[in-house]
Amino acid sequence: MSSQPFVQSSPFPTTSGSYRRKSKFTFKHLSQLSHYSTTCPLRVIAHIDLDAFYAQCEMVRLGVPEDQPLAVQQWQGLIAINYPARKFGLNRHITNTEAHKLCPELILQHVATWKEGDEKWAYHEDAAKHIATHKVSLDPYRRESKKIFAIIKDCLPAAPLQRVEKASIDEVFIDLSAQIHSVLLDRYPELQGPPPYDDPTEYLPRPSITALNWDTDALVDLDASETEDDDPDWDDIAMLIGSEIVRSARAKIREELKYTCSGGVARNKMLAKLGSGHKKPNQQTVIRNRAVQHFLGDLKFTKIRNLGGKLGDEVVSMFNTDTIKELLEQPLEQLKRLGDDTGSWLYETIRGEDHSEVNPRTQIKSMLSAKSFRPFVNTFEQAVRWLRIFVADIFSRCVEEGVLENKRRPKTINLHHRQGSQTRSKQSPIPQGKAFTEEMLFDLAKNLLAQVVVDGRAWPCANLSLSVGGFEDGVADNKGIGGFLVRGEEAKAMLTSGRHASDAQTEMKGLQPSEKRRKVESGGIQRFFIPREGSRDDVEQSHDPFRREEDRDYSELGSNSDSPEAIDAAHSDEAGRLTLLKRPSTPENHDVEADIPPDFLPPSAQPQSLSQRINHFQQQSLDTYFCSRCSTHLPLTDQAEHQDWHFAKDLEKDLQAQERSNFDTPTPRHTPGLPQKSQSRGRGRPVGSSSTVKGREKGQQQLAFGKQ
Ligand code: DCP
Ligand code: CA
Repeated sequence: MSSQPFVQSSPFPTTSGSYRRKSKFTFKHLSQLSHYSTTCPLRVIAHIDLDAFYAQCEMVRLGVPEDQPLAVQQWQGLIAINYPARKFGLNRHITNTEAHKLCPELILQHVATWKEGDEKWAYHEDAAKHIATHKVSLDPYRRESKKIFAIIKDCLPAAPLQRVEKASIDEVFIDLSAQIHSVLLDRYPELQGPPPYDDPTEYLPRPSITALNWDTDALVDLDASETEDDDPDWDDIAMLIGSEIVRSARAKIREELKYTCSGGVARNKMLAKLGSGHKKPNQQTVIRNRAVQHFLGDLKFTKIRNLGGKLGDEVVSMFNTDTIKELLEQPLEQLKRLGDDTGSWLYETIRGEDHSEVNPRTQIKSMLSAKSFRPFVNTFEQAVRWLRIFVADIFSRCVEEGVLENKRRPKTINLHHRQGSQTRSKQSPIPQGKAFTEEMLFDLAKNLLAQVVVDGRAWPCANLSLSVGGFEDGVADNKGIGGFLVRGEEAKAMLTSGRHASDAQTEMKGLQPSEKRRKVESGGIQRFFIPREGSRDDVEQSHDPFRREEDRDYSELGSNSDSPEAIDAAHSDEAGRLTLLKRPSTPENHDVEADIPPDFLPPSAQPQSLSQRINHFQQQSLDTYFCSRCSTHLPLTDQAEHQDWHFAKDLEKDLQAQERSNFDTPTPRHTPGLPQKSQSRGRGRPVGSSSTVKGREKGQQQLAFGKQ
């Protein structure tokens, strides 16, 4: 690698009348630069990535000297390791005990946690021992991340010359094109035009400058066909300006917050990211256009974003190589064996082409709080205690987003529940017409959990996660009926909950599901009548590709995984690396018929009707208990779960009553010509039934929550 600036005087005379070489670039290219065109050959993208981010946060917070080895611990594992500690061979795959052996002077700092029952996260000394009762909090890192992001934005000119994408908790992409365009015109008046003959396809004059000062940048060596003796063209100068901007942003972060970070400057996001990771810590790498092939040739393609996970593995096994150099020999048709789109994408990518945009979306779309349980959670009450923590966590993040001032507000709440290999998802709208409070969120969350419990087979629960989504700006404080009318996504969510609610309601009347439901579902209440010894073990032992990661609670902390799931989830969350959880199944999927596969039933029970099964069970099972609330004999092993079920039903009823009274508060709008009764908000009726839709605007649906 060369890090020397190239200095040379131009061999071409510049005095008037003499021949002067032209640039490769045209006036049109220059103008494209000002519009952030993704195909502009002068484009400059930067990537900034904090070094050992969580570890640095802890070092600064604790005032630890910079050469002191430190790692951030989560339960028994390490999730961030500072550079002094990396010298001892520490990495994310070793345990805290192994880490201490390798580096006795290591400081191990556990991440902050929410302790069961607490209303605020804290740094607890013995947190690592309390995986069962504590939940990780990323708040400290999220806060630092916000400060860093604000500094970066501050260093840049205002929009439209600024385009920054927060790619994760500790990295940003910056499209520097428009800013560089304005600097170029400023510094080099010869570029101001107009083009000769007013023809934008005319070539720009060659830069008069022949020496570029790359300061402390790491420069990637040039391609074989290029030499440092070639005069710089405008793309080199654009890169140089880009690297100056990145250097000053990094210096500001260092000065104001003491954090070091690494930078990459190149013509697109993919290369910029590879650049920032090229020399760490506290350095920046420039990959000039003339150096791209050389740079990529030496690389393993598994280092490229999106090729680190399953896709990368597939490519390796299909083509028997992990190097870009060898993959470059494969024609497009061969790569298309991976699928047309993937093949074309890979073909471009390994040639250093990437036309993806820097997406300045900075607003949070959803928030998730999750926990994997070891040991499993076995009762409703225990699960509710976790919901309390999730709600406190999410609510405090919502407050930072300005919910209290009604700046932004989520529209839906989701609960994902995992039992064995089965993930269930319940969703409900967040009523928009009333104040957004922690209690309200908690009630909604409990209600969703109650729905899971009513479905049956809720325990032992291996993972719970709560999320809010559909954030919208400036929701009006609408206390009238309009506040209870919803659209789009929310209506969909509501319909799902509504469907579920009507099922639940049928069940509640006779404390038995309808005959039809019994036939199609094996996960309903009837399972209380079926001995199912062995089934739990079978389910727990079933293949679960997500288990390993969740063991380390990455559901809370995120991961480097490039799996499509991780990327997809990342897009929906501020931290960008939030989850390795399976993406929630669609709400429509929540009634999983295979809850108890038929072979789990005793052979004699399989062809029987429900009443035969009950009889069978009552004869066979000695360990039964009698539930006085529904006058039924049940297996003793199901007692706790059955009681939970009643508890959930009671809670559902309470919440229903509570919501009804809330719904009665606003004055219903009377539409002339309709009897007052049919304009009630349809309490107890299936959502979307014709009588409830009447009198409402097209596209709006009645809020289901009050009817659950
Ligand atoms: N993180 C995590 N679990 C992972 C990967 C990362 O909890 N599997 C967290 C801790 C990291 C932070 O995300 O500090 C940023 O992740 P990076 O991959 O950027 O790693 P670092 O910033 O720690 O190190 P580097 O200097 O290599 O960027
Ligand atoms: Ca980092």
